[in-house]
Amino acid sequence: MPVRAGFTSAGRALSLGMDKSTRPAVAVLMGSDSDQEVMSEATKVLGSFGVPSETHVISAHRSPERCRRFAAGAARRGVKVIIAGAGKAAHLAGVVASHTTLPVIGVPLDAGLGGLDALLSTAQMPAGVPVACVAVGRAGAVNAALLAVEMLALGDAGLARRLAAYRRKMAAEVAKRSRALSRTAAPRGGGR
Ligand code: AIR
Repeated sequence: MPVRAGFTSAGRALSLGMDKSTRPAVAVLMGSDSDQEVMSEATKVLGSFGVPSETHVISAHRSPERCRRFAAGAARRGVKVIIAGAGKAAHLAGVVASHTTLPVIGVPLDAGLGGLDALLSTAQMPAGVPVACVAVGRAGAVNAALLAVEMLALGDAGLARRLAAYRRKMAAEVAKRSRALSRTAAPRGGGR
C-alpha cells in the first residue's frame, strides 16, 4: 500500500509546540549503516508529512556511550519521538528507552533469522521501560513513522488533518484497486 499520500511538504516546519525552525521532532536511529535502506522508508514518510527528522547510526553494543549520550540529551534538543531500528540482538530501542522518557518506537530489522531475533529483542521489554514495537522490516519502518506522526498530531491540528487526508486517500486507493481487479476478473458463470 502506498504511503505517500500526496503530501509534498517535505521540510515544512510544523507547529509542534516548539520553534518553527527545522528543529528535528523525530530522531531516526539505526544500529548500522547496513540498515539504512529500510530505515530510509521512515524518513521518507516523515518528510511527506512535513515532519523534520534527524538520522544517526548508533549501536547499543558497538557504541554504548554514544547511545547513552544521544538518548540522555534528545529531549533537551527538542526531539519528541525516537524511532530505533536494528537487526540481530536488537537492543537499540530498549537501551535508548532506558535513558529517556521520550516515546521510543522500535523497528526490528531482518539481518538474519527472518528478523525474529530482532523482533523478540525489541518487543520483549521488561515492565517499566516501554518500547512500542512495530512489524519487521519495511512495513515496520513505515508504520514507525506513521505512529510518530500520530503522536505529534495529538498537539498539532494541521498534522492531524493531514493524517486524516492520508487515511482517506489510502481507502480510496483500495477501492480503486478493487475496481481494477473486477474489470480484469473472469466474468461470472465461467466463460466456458
Ligand atoms: N546491530 C549493530 N549493533 C548492534 C546490533 N544489534 C545490528 C545492526 C544490523 C546488524 O546488527 O542494526 O542490523 C548487522 O550490522 P552490520 O554492521 O554487521 O551490518
